Order: sequence, then structure tokens, then C-alpha cells
Amino acid sequence: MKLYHFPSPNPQKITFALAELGLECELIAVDLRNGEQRRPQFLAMNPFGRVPVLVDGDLTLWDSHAILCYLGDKSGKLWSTTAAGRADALRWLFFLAAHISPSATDLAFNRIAVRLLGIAGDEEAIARGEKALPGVIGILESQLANGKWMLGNEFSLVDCGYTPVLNVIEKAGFSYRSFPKVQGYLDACRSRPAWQKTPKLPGL
Ligand SMILES: N[C@@H](CCC(=O)N[C@@H](CS)C(=O)NCC(=O)O)C(=O)O
Repeated sequence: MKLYHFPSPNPQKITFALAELGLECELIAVDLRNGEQRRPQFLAMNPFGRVPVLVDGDLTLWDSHAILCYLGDKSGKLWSTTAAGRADALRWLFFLAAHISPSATDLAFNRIAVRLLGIAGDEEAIARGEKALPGVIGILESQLANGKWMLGNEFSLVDCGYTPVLNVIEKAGFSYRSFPKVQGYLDACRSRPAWQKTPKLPGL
């Protein structure tokens, strides 16, 4: 397998998952700071011009959550073998994509990425993200009353999806002080050896 990536949250879901699963994969860097994601060769793989992209034989797959599902099915690890278990995993991945990632992007892009790109942050987007986050993080706080990990007592690929996003939200200045279970969960995820091996940008 080959993974086109940059050490930002969406590709980190996959580099974290690969390390947890112990899967061999060639990592190919796409430098977002230089616009490499908009080169024709890259757009031929992902017309959306974003990382991560996984190539496995004839399969070229973009979208981090689709890739997590694929790695779960392919490896049979950290992924339920029952329809109900997979639906539960998908429910939390869809929740992450639809309701947490947009606010994470509002904060992280405008407080962190702008520094790398040398452009001004959008204060309205920051305010929008700060306003939306407590409600959705509160949903995670309730869910984590059911067990140590997002799906209960077993670590899963869903946790590989959540870790980089919750991490960057915190690095972008949002405090989990009112959400102790989320804080404890994030600390437990970040203390895993696979997360230590996951490529990161300096300070993130
Ligand atoms: N829904 C996509 C989002 C991917 C995404 O936004 N990736 C960012 C890096 S974290 C990116 O490639 N940004 C480049 C750009 O917007 O030009 C996924 O989950 O893979």
C-alpha cells in the first residue's frame, strides 16, 4: 500500500491506524504548504485535491473515514465483524465528519494553518467554531460515560479517527476543562505507542 499524506489531522487518522494495525505502507509526502495537492498528477488520484489518499493495488481511495473502514475490513482488526458493530462505528465517524470536523477546521485552520501559510486568520470562522464546539464535545462526554474508548471498552479505528481531531482542537486553543471524560480520553489516546510514532507538525 501507499499513503499520500501530510502530518495534518485527516492523514494522521490513517498513519495512526496503520501503526495500531501494524500494516506495512509506503508513506509519500504531499507538501500542502507548496500546493502539491493541486498538481495534475495528484488531482488525477483525488479530484478534491486533499490528503489522505490510499493506493492498494487497483484501489485508489480518498477520504480518511472511507480509508479507516477499508483498513478495518482488510485487516479484520480494531473493527467489528457484526453489522450492528460496524453501524455503531460508522455512526461515530459520520458524527465526526459532519458535526465536529467543520468546527475543528474553523479553529485549526484560522489559528494554526494560517501561521504556516503566512496568511490572516478569519475571526468570524474562529467565533463560529468556538460557539459550536461545546455542544458536540458534550455529546462525546456523554458517550465516554459508557467506556474508556468511543465504542466502549475496546480501542477501535474510530478512536484513530477522533484522536487527531480532538488533539488539534485543543492545540488551537479550545479547553476541555468542562469535559473531563473527553480530556482523559484524549490523553489516553495520545499516550498510545502508535500515536507517538504518528508523524506530526512541530508543536502539534
Ligand atoms: N473529508 C476529507 C478531508 C481531507 C482534508 O481536508 N485534508 C486536508 C489536510 S488535513 C487537506 O488536504 N487540505 C488541503 C487543501 O485544502 O488544499 C477526509 O476526511 O479525508
